[in-house]
Amino acid sequence: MAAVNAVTDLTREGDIAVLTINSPPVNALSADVRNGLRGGVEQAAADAAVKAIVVICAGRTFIAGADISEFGRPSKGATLPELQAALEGGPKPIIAAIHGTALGGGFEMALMCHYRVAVPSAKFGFPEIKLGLIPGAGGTQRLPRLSGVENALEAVLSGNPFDAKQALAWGVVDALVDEGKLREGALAFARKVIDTHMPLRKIRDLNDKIDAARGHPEIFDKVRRDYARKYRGFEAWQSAMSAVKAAVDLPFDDGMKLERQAFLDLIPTAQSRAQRYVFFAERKVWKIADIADDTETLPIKKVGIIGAGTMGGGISMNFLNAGIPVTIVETAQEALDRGLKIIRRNYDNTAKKGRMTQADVETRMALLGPGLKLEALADCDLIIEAVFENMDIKKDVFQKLDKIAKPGAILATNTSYLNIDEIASVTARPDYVLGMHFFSPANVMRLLEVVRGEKTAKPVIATVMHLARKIGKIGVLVGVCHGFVGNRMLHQRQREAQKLILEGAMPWEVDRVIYDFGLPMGPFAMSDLAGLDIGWSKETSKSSTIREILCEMDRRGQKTGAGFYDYDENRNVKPSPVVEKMILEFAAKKGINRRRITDDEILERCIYPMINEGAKILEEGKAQRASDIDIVWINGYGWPVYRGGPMFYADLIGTDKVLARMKEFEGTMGADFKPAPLLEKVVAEKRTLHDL
Ligand code: T1G
Repeated sequence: MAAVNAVTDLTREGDIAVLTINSPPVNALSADVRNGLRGGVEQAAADAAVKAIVVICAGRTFIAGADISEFGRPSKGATLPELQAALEGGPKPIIAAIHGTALGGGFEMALMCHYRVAVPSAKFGFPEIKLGLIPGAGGTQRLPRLSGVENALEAVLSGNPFDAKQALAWGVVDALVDEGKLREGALAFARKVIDTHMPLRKIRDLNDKIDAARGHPEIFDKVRRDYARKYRGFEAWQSAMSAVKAAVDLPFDDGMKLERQAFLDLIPTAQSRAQRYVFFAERKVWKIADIADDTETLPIKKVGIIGAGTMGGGISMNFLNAGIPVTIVETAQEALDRGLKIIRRNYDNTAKKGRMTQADVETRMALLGPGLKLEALADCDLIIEAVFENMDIKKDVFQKLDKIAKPGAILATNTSYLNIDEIASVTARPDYVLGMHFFSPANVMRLLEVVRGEKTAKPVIATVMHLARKIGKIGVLVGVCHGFVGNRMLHQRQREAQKLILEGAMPWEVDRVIYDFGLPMGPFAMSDLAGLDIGWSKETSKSSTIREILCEMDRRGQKTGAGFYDYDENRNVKPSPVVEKMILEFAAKKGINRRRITDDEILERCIYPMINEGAKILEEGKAQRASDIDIVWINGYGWPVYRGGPMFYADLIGTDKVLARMKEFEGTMGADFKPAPLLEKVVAEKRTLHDL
């Protein structure tokens, strides 16, 4: 055994050299790994006794891509083109032995080898697009030569992995070996290569599938149409398209050059920096400063849900999908039946789309038990309340629940803004009470705000964070304040949006600016979708706001075919002359001199107060770190990932600019724009907000 460097060992099995990469956690293609690979291959190539070389990784996975943390830093070590020369250009057959996930640069490195073997559980893919990048080491040139152009476009543009069976079908791998016997299987394959004198097979020389696509631009036109909507606002996908097209139109080396340049051009872009930031931010949320990773977690074998409405039903599905039995309780049979029916319908629709089998549907429904009494939840390990958003009702439920639930059961509320400590105070187990704020539709939205009460015990937090991961959510720990992180910041935007349509803008102008900024919809379209009458009642309505007047006019949103917008029978939306007239009259009655408002002002007044509120949330310790706030907005409110989140965006445009504009607005519009001390401090100390 000879160490090539700290992360690479070279051993010999007869006339076969085995190069083992060992760089936890995911053998990322760091400078050390690249140096070890090149050094090891060159050593083995120079060793006359060696007839073939196997490259294999220790640990849980084959190389899972370039080391993302190295991007944007001066590059050290062997370059990818140098690695290619040592591998593909080497004199002896090289076999890549693959397990876990061969992703990005790791997959490209394997494609530089002459042969590949894998275990059946291995996965392959080019997730670069999710980092605002494209493959930069030949992935867009080599994969289409094996999989065909359409499949390569799908792999590079979706960024989604494909399995070993698919890889074998495409000729990406030459053989599958027994699970758990990768090394033996690879050595046996190398043996065959030597004994049967198999050639140094270079993918660059395989042109059949490329030739077949030449003269068929329609392949690209269709894909361009399909992805234009999905990647609205994103940049990298166009470069990915051009690179794969170059594989068809250009000789291999010219295609490589084009890909490389496109890749290098994307690294410094704001979008890629944002998406790389989000990659690490999504992994940081699980780290809780005062709760050790090995904190004891409580077993959650059965879950109780109170309320079978939209939220209760969606929440239940998360646990059913994870194989955890659920008892769902309602006060009336009719409401219970309605809730169960919606859950089954959702599953049936998913099965119809082929995303699960009917057997899967039945398995999940079999785990679901209905109840009409809270007592039905006595044996649950976790009970989540999703009843009407009213403090008295919630306190009443928790008081009763506390007496029924078994000792050690966790009691959670799905409130989206009420005070968790007040709810916990009516129980004898405030240390077992917390908030689990799901986002609608709860079975789809990835975000879960885990709200830590004053007395919530650490094992309870650790248990719920662990459970969040188990049900496929991103759990973000937040503190008790009105609206927690997401809704508290959203309130800032909604307030300004309401003011802007009085001062001179129209709802559809504000929405256009927010939509063009990259959010899925603007505040007024969102209100129409949610329903304008949430928290409204005819009895107390006094025509004091535009929203009240709309409700009084029975314009309650999409559900009534009219709200801020008019909707036709197919829910196509259009600006409403009725609403325009009503807003102008309302403003005049209020004595407001309307003025022309620019798109920039609309954007700044909607976004900057959110950033400012984010700074206050950090000051108050209601979020652990700024990147958690960004993860809340990206996964809960559709903030475009290519803008990194409100806090990252603030640094992108300059916190000094945000502060200056806030002060200007404060000067003319008052305390709503009073800068947070933390924002002042960050600007004064020339620091950045997103890494606080
Ligand atoms: N670089 C640096 N660190 C990485 C990393 C990477 N590529 N992948 C994972 N990590 C860290 C991660 O931050 C975490 O650290 C730990 O490893 C475990 O990760 C030239 C341009 C492999 C499927 O995009 O998708 O190649 O938080 O928690 O859930 O064309 O990690 O523990 O300190 O995610 O089991 C392309 C990214 C790069 C793959 C494992 N590759 N990684 O998932 O563990 S661009 C990727 C993943 C590229 C070339 C280009 C996943 C995983 P910590 P984890 P996991």
